[in-house]
Amino acid sequence: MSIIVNDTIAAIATAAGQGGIGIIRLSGPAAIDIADKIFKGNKGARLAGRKSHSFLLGTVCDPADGTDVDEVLVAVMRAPGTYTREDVVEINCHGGVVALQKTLNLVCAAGARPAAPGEFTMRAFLNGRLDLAQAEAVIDIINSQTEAQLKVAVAQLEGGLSQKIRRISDVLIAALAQLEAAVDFSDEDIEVLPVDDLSHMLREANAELKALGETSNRGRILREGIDTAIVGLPNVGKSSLLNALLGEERAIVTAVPGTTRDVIEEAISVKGVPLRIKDTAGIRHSVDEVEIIGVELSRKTIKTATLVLCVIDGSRPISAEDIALVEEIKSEPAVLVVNKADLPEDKSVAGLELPQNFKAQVRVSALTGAGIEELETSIEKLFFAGDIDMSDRTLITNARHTQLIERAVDATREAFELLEASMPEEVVSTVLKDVLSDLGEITGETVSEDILGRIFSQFCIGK
Ligand SMILES: Nc1nc2c(ncn2[C@@H]2O[C@H](COP(=O)(O)OP(=O)(O)OP(=O)(O)O)[C@@H](O)[C@H]2O)c(=O)[nH]1
Ligand SMILES: [Mg+2]
Repeated sequence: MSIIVNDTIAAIATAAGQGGIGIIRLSGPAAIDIADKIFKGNKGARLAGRKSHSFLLGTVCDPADGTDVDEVLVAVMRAPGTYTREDVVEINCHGGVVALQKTLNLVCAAGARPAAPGEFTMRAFLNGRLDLAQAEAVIDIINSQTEAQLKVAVAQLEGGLSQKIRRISDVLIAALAQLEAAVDFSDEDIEVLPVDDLSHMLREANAELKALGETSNRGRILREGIDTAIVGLPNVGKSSLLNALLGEERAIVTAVPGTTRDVIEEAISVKGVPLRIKDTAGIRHSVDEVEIIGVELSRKTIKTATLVLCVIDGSRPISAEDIALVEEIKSEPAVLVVNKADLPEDKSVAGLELPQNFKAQVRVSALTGAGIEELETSIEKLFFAGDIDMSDRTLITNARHTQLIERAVDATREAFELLEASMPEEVVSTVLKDVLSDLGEITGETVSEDILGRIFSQFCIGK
């Protein structure tokens, strides 16, 4: 890695807009000197010479004309015990946008350079405080919208993924060493592991990579939300259910069948499980042009959904259309939601036969909210039951990782196949070197500058 950083960067580290406080962060060798140029400490206190992790109260002051900009609390943190492993100064201003921007302008006039997106985290990576997978986890933490997403990102930040990758790489390096020895010393009489043992090592590594790759789908789900469709005949209470789950009146509810025409999509978190939930038009034969299009859209939504909540009106007799719809739903898992539980249940409901892909049945009243909690619990259970084991949080949440791991899975398979087919050691070791380089790209050991640039540009400025 040839990126050299020796200048001092600065950015507003807090979210834009009005807030209780706002923070200007500086990082680099001149951070403390630069901050001192615009800081007037109470009783003449200076930042220079302060111990690491000390706080000083004072004012930011424009050195050009001596005017005060804001009253601030400044934190001095010295290398290497900081986020970037460089000297860091954080100026805690009052939250106003104007004071923050003015302070940032002053530190830049005093010698700092405005930071690019993700540059603080990039420095943490370049200075060896975080590996690349951990740095990427920082992006995920910032972007987390649910508790489950946050848990996965935090686990990755703690280095769970990198550790696994390194363990696998160690095995591959050991195998590679054996192969290289066999090539280099082929004339001499040295002990090399038998082919069986080597191929066993490669097969194990391949299996572990595969297992890691298989978590990527779950990881993706966590980032993007489970595609969930609410479907049913007109007037059964689909829109009411969406509103009950959201806790707000998002979709129009009326007693007129055929109210919803378009697909309405919302992101919600059900007990930490992220859903992208879609309310659809009630499915029925219609002659109304708009409604026909709506019904077509509903059918498409059923087909593409990962989870289907099939709603029926429990107060009315089960109709042939209800039965046809239940059979049309092929996605797994599906949940039967028997709505209008506040009304007496029709006796035909108990007789409704459900196909295998229906994993749960819940009685709710979207009107009173009764049973909604049970519905949420059953969604949570479906998600976590064996499908997602949160105790092993090393989920590949990142498309870049997924791609590299998939490549490594294929290449390790190729390696043991070549070995078992008695191909020359050189051929196998070339394949293994490629695998190691792919895996190194996950942790950042072999990653190119160009890829780094792309990764860190996903960050917000100030992180
Ligand atoms: N008693 C009772 N009425 C409900 C319940 N849920 C919905 N309703 C009523 O049923 C009617 C239809 O509700 P919607 O939520 O619009 O039904 P929908 O399935 O979205 O209907 P379409 O959009 O026309 O397909 C409204 O009058 C609601 O007030 C419930 O749990 N109990
Ligand atoms: Mg509706």
